[in-house]
Amino acid sequence: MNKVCVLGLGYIGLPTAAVLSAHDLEVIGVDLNPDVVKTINQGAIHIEEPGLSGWVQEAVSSGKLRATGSPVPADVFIIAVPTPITAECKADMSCVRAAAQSIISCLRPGNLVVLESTSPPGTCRDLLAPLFESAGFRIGTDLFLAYCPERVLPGKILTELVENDRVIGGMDESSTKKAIALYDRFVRGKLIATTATTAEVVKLMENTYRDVNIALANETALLCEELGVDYWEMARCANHHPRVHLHSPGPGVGGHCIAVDPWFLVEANPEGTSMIQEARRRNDDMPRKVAEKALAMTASIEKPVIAVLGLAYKADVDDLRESPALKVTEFLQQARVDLRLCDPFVKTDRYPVQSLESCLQGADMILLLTDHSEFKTVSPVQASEWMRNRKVFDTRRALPRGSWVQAGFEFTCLGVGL
Ligand code: SAJ
Repeated sequence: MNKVCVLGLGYIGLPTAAVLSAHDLEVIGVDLNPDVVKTINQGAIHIEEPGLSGWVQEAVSSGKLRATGSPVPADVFIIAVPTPITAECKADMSCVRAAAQSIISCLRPGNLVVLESTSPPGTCRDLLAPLFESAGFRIGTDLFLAYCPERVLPGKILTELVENDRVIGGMDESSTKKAIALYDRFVRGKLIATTATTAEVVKLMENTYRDVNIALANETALLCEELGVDYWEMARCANHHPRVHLHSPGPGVGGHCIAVDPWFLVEANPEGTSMIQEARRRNDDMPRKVAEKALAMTASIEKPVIAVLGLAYKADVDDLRESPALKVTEFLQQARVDLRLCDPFVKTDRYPVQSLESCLQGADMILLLTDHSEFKTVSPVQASEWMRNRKVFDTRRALPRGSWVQAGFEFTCLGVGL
């Protein structure tokens, strides 16, 4: 096992390719986008991820990694292409299918194919295995096939690629063993063997577990507001129980994983997944609820100006995919509120972000939607000098209530019914 072909050079494929090449493997990265291929072959990167640029530069300059537009023969093929959802909330497997078809002419007896893309249960068994079998290969005899889901957290991808435990499910035992031998080259975490379909469900369940728990936190946070209780204080106490881990409420669930993956389970049995669907609906409804609260808080002000802090889907990243903060701003824009947007990570022209100071100048309310570290240290005294009215709505419990109240602010925190 010396040569690996990685299909898809995105958030997962590119870091994986770079890490593999640092572990004495020759890596060919394949991407359909010629700009991506060109950028990588220059030793540069096209995505934001801490530390990645150094790894790719080193891998390319040492000759261990090169990018190309179409696959070449190799010992191992790793498929890490996108699996988005369609408008009907079904998995769009066209990229996986196309990637698998594209390697057929490169496959040789003894090769290993690993799928890493998040996929509906049964993808290896019902989609990939038949495709390779119809090209004349026998899975487990002359071609080996396994599913190994990626589980890395954006922002920490390079560390988590190496440190996290990995679940590896082969179509048969020899496929599992071959795939374990590959990941053993660079993973320091445990390698957990199982079947391909189990591994597919594991991945979906990890994110569904979080989604359902966040929905529970959101529902309970709103209940706490009615009960005159602080959800965060309650959760702090409850989480001292050794088997309880209450999640954090917020303006909704964003990112390309947790808000999407539960639908892949729903697709497998729409009638048997009502709890998962209800959690999705609850989380999807949070931006509207937050916007309505913000409107109610500024209802007494004529032509209110709201300073929105944070557009990214979570703290300290620039990623806007499925961001609940964007949905909140859309609701507020529909209500014709004058909005000022601030996000130190967001650089796109699509959103006219401003500096914190110009965002707060003359504003009536701060609406904190993303808990970027930078926002936590904003001075309430300074803010009170810049703003026209002193109101704060913190949807992440990111700001210290005491100092804001002391500076004369009317302070509201999602989930706090005091
Ligand atoms: N969120 C809450 N409350 C919480 C936790 C998160 O409202 O208690 C929100 C966040 O603000 C964010 C969203 O949920 O909008 C998701 O953020 P996240 O940090 O929980 O997860 P992701 O989407 O960045 O990454 C997840 C991770 N999965 C798990 O933690 C189970 C990561 O390990 C996966 O690799 C990734 O999905 C993926 O690719 O599937």
